[in-house]
Amino acid sequence: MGVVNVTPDSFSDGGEFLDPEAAIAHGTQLVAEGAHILDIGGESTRPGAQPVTAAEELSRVMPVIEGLADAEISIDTTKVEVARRAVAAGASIVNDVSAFRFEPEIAEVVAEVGVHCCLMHMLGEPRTMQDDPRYDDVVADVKAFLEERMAFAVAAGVPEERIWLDPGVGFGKTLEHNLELLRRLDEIVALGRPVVIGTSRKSFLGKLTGRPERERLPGTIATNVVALERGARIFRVHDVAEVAEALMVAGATLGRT
Ligand code: HH2
Repeated sequence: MGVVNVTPDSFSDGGEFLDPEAAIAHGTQLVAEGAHILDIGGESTRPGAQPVTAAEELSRVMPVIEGLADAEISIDTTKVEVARRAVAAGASIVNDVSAFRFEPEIAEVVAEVGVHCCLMHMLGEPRTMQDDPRYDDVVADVKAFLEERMAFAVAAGVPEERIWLDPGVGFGKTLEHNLELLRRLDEIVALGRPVVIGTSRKSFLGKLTGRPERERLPGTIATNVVALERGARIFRVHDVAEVAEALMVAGATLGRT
């Protein structure tokens, strides 16, 4: 899954693809590099990011979705209006980092239109999630959250077969929380749904290596390879060519095709 951020303020590529032409060219390039899915987002979720209105988010993402209509599109949004318009324009996955908590009606849109969804764990909301996050047992807590959110989605009419799960690396987690989630990712995989993992360029990699966002590719690759070994199925990354190659080699080594 290649990341296309149509935002001025995303943490690692803010402003680079705000122009629709640049975003479309970038998405096309990521597909050529081996992305099976493009995750298009119009609102940054980094800690402290400014919220945007649905109208602003729509004006950012819609031309890009339309311009990349030949690709498999995931819309990265927490807003029902954005999800509705994006799936009407051809998006086949709704990636909601709030797991249907912020605007629960998104579940009905996903159910009605028959698309897939990704439900991600986040502690609270982006503005405050990094303020001293605490868990009893991070993996057990994230797992219980995802089970509850999956039950909510199913009750709203989303078939379980259309649900993907994501432990939400970096969303209300310390370095140790992130590492433990990756180390014990098999426990999330045991929920029986495809697991999405998003470590790409994130700050916990900077904490470990001292590197700025643009120099976190080695850490991104290392964590995605570990996640593959632990059973993750979808890898959300900015640097598709390099990660796809690393995963191909890791998969061959593990005897997976
Ligand atoms: N991470 C980000 C955004 N969306 N969705 C899923 N399912 N999993 C993730 O780990 C995830 C996500 C944050 O990364 P990015 O889009 O690069 O930054 P920003 O939120 O600042 O736009």
